[in-house]
Amino acid sequence: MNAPQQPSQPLDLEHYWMPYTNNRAFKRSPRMIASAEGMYYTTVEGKKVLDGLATLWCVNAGHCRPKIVEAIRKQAGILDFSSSFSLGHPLPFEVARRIAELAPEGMEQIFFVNSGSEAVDTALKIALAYHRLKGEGTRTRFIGRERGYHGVNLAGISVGGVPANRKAYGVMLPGVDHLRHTHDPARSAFSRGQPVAGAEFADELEARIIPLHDASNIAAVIVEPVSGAGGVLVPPQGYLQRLRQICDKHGILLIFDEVITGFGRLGKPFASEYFGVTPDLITFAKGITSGTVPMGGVIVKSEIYDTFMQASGNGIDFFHGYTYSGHPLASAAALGTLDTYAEEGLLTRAQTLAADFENGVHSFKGLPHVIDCRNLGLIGAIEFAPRAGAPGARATEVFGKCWERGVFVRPIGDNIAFCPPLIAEKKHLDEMFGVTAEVVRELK
Ligand code: PXG
Ligand code: PLP
Repeated sequence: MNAPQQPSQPLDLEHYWMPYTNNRAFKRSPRMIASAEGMYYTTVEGKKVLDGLATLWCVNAGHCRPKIVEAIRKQAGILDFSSSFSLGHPLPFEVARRIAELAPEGMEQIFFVNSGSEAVDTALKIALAYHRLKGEGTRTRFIGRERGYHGVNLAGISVGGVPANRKAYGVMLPGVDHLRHTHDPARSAFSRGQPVAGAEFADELEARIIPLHDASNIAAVIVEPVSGAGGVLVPPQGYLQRLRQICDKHGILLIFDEVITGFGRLGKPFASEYFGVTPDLITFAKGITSGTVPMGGVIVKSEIYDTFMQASGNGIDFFHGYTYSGHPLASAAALGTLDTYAEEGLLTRAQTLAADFENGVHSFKGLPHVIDCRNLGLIGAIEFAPRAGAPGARATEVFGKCWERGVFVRPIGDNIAFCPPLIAEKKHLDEMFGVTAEVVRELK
């Protein structure tokens, strides 16, 4: 690997407005990463830190993997950029074919974008345009879910249900309603895998939302199969199946946002396969390039794609696309990533590790202030009772101390989330859970 680039003079932190960051606190006391390899970062001070969250739920193949690095390097010198607006280059066609191979049966077409947020916007626009092409142009409403995270674009925060992401932005997209979230600690705390109780949370769609708005006005329901950034909420057994049945009965499209669950997180290529529920549209991002180059997309049921092809006359079939849709470097990174996943069996590897991971997550039961442990595949969280007058403080403290001791995990409200790269071995899980438990034992 190349040595990390060193700035020629002391770094000026003033000008970069960092995303989702307390900029003042960071700039007083920066946590700066210089390089990464496999399961570990190296900080600018030379400390190794275990990546317990696949960075932001995306580095599924681990850091700086040779095949991916080489694919990007090589492509940069062959074709740096060429657009996908009425021109083409071979790579995204090949990536799309490879994704279609992994996707649920009958979902054969892929629309490329550059992020999960763009994937969500794109999926919602496909849903609107599809209904219109079918002569059902009154179907314009979207149904999201409390605690859902669908990125940060205006459509995504509208269907999303993370209050802090919505509070500052007023009306957003009109015509949106939300299902309740599925978190039910009274009945389901410390469930191993999917909670047994709670499939009936899906019935709210048919009992309250459809009667209120009328199905003829509803375009789509969008949910994460397992919600991630909302605090890692595992769906109750039978819940997703019920949503699918109700959507089918009322002609409503079902969108699974698989930006985190896609590409092996649950031990199958997609969560749709894991749960045996096929949605109409799947959004993905993150794991498609293992985080190396921005890329996202929407996997589309062929019936929907065919509708656009047949109903749109002789012109452009979908007035939508980003300058960088199907970018050559992202496409090359995706092919290198998919090759790495295939060669190392990473898309099913979570199955092998799931039992150890589950035991690790649930080993926190009984430690100070821990009120819930949740897990599925290689994603999990522990939840603390909020400290009086300071919600979130315990998780923030755990995050800070774990970082000092060489483990990166993510605080989300009063939760700590775990989502290691899929190359993790038992020893890495032991290190991640061991250091975190040591810190939790000291919690006041
Ligand atoms: N959908 C889901 C389910 C996601 O998890 C997005 C859409 C948006 O993807 P982009 O690429 O636009 O970020 C995500 C992204 C967190 C955190 O706080 C989670 C995400 C992104 C950033 C922070 O844990 N998930
Ligand atoms: N704003 C302006 C002025 C543009 O010309 C474009 C694209 O051409 C965009 C925004 C959208 O950028 P992107 O296609 O990268 O999303």
